[in-house]
Amino acid sequence: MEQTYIMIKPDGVQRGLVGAIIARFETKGFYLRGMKMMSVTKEHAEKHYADLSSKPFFGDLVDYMCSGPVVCMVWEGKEVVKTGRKIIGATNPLASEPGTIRGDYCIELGRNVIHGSDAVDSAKHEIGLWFPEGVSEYAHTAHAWIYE
Ligand code: RTP
Repeated sequence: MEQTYIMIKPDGVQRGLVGAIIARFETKGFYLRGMKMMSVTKEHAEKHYADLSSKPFFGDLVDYMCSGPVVCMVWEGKEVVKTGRKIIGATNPLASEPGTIRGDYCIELGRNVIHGSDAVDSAKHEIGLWFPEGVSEYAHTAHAWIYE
């Protein structure tokens, strides 16, 4: 089944939003396949955001991602990439709808608390980058109560 890479950024960790963010994915019915907390090196943050390397905000973005530990997760489920982006909300928190994570928890573009893969291909790439050790294949027993 489809998987996505979700990461709680340093501001989300510092502000104590980890539990609230996890709850949104968990209560939707998605399966948690991998989770860890880690500090991010400059090289790793640069790799993750490589497609933005020509942007004027790239340096600030990398500094932001390295400013404290992040929580890395892999979530699984039907259309989890697209739905995950909906749960997260628009990139600029001022444009995010209330009810989304960014709409409810933040104000600034450069402090937008969470990352989510934007396509199935980038999800595969990001999962490989952040979880080179692989993720869990635990069989979830609620499956038949979530999927018909
Ligand atoms: P993310 O990768 O973090 O999930 O965000 P996204 O797809 O919604 O947006 P993207 O365009 O990939 O931008 C990545 C992150 O860079 C910061 N940003 N700053 N100052 C600016 O104009 C600007 N634009 C983007 C945000 O933290 C954004 O999430």
